[in-house]
Order: sequence, then C-alpha cells, then structure tokens
Amino acid sequence: MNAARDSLILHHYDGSPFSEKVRLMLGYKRLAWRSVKVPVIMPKPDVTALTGGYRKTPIVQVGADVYCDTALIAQLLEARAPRPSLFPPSQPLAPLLAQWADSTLFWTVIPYAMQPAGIADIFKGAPPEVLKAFSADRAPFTAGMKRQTAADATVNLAAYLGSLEAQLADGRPFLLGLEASIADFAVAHGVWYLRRAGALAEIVARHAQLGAWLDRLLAIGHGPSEPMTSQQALAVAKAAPSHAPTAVQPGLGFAAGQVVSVTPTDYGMDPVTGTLVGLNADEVVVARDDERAGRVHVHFPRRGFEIQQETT
Ligand SMILES: N[C@@H](CCC(=O)N[C@@H](CS)C(=O)NCC(=O)O)C(=O)O
Repeated sequence: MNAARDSLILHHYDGSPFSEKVRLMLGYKRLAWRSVKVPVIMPKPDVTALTGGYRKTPIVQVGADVYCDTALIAQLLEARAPRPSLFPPSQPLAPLLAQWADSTLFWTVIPYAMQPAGIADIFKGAPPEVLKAFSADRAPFTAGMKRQTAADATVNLAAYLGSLEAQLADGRPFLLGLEASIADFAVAHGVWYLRRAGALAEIVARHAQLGAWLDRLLAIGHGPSEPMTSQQALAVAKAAPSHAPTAVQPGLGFAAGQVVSVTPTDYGMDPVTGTLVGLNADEVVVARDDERAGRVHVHFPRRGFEIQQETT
C-alpha cells in the first residue's frame, strides 16, 4: 500500500462535469491517479467519512489530506506538477474567467441541459426511478439558489457561447492565448456537458471554433489511472503517517486550534466542523477524526467558503 501513500486519489463519477474538469487537468499535467467511483446521489458514507459532511463531487485525497472543490484541486495539481502551468503568468485573468465558468456558465448550462429533450439523452437507458431519485436529491442541494428558467438559460447561453466563439475567432488555440489555462478547463466542463444533451447540443454545434477548441481540450485525455475501491481509499487515509504541512497565518480572523465550521456559500451548504489547522488567503484546513478514516485534514478554498467559530 506504500505506493498509494502519496498517490492522487480522485473520488468522482463519469457524468460529473466538475470531475471531467479535474480528469482533464490530470491528463494535461500527465499525473497518474487512482480512481474511486462515488455515488451520484446521497447517501455517500465513504465520501463523508473523508470530508466530514461535504458531499460535492469531486474530491481529491492524498493520504489523510482531502481536498474539496476543483478551484483548490487545481492549485494542488499545480504544486505537484508545475509544468505545464494552469496559471500562465501571461494570463492574469484566467482565474477570474474560471470562476465565472464554474458558477454563472455552469448554472446556465444545467437548467438548459435539464430540459426534457436534454434529460432524455443525459439519462438514456436509466429507469424512471433513477431520474426521480436524482431530482429528489438535487432539490435540497440547490434549495438556496434561484434557478434560471429554461427560456432565460437559452438566451443567456446563446450570448455566452457567442462571446466564447468570438474570442476564438482569431485562430488562437486556447481561450486566453497560445497556452491552455485554468480558464479553458473551467469552461470546457460546461460545454462538455452540453454536448451530452442530445438535440440540445445543437447550441454548441452552431459554433465551429468553440467545437474545435473543445475537441482540442478533450484530446488531452485523462492520463493514466488505476481503479481503487472506497474502502481501500479509507484504509489509505487511516494508515497515513502524517499530513501535508500546514499553518494558520495570523491576521485573518481565526487562530489555530479553534473549533470552526467551513461551509460553501453557494449551494450544497453542508458545514464541516473541525479544529482549525491551516489558514491563508487561498485555503482553510480543518482536522477531524473519523472512525474509519482516522485523523483527516480537510482542505477547502478560502474564497467561496464561510468560516464560523463554533461555540464549544
Ligand atoms: N465548486 C465545486 C462544484 C462541484 C459541484 O457542484 N459538483 C456537482 C457534480 S459535477 C455536485 O457536487 N453534484 C452533487 C453530487 O455529486 O453529490 C467545485 O468546483 O468542485
């Protein structure tokens, strides 16, 4: 099991757009990874044993360190394999475009693709109970959000894809220039999902440059992976001798050792409670104990997450 100690373990499922974003980033960086398939809906006991309650997909595990949210996962991969970079210095706006794609574009793609004509293809072959269970799972998951109507999403998406097409019109291979960046991977997962939406995928096919750009990104592939069970992943966490070095930077409003909860501010607002062990402008890290996973350090991006001190 020693070889697994420092391995990147991706917990994901095939049809998850944010997982596709990470799979492509792994491929881009030619990193080897272990693949743990997780359930599409709750319950996910082997995920929450690692995270302490966070249920979004994907997560990446390295030993007893668990990284939530693809914005932070991108930074982890960048640290593991700096070249090729997801953050080329010539593209300072790449993280901003990525943030827009992961929020606004994604939440325009979903209501557009989830129209009856899209659902028919996205859930092809699945019995009606599966669709029903999916809807029942996702309703509370997104309860705090105002969802776009299909009509609004259609108009908005046409404008967004039109802008992306225009950006690529000068023949550049990637959205912000000659090199790929985090912006490409963040936009790609939404457009990838649109392509799976049967007749509705026509909205992508209308844009020749955008289609060619997506093909270019998908050609990167996912790199080499080996399957692993969720039980094996829990055993890797439990056996890990130590955690990644981390520290609480002073002046950011919290102190090491405080019991805090960390909660996404957009949707899927499941709090994770633990002892604060790491904090800086980019990430917040809490330590928590789980019977099966042992002592786990759970990492979240600082932006897009709320930290609350818990009264003990
Ligand atoms: N900001 C998160 C968003 C992740 C997200 O919304 N993932 C979707 C799947 S693509 C999800 O969690 N759906 C519910 C689930 O898988 O339980 C990230 O970048 O990782």
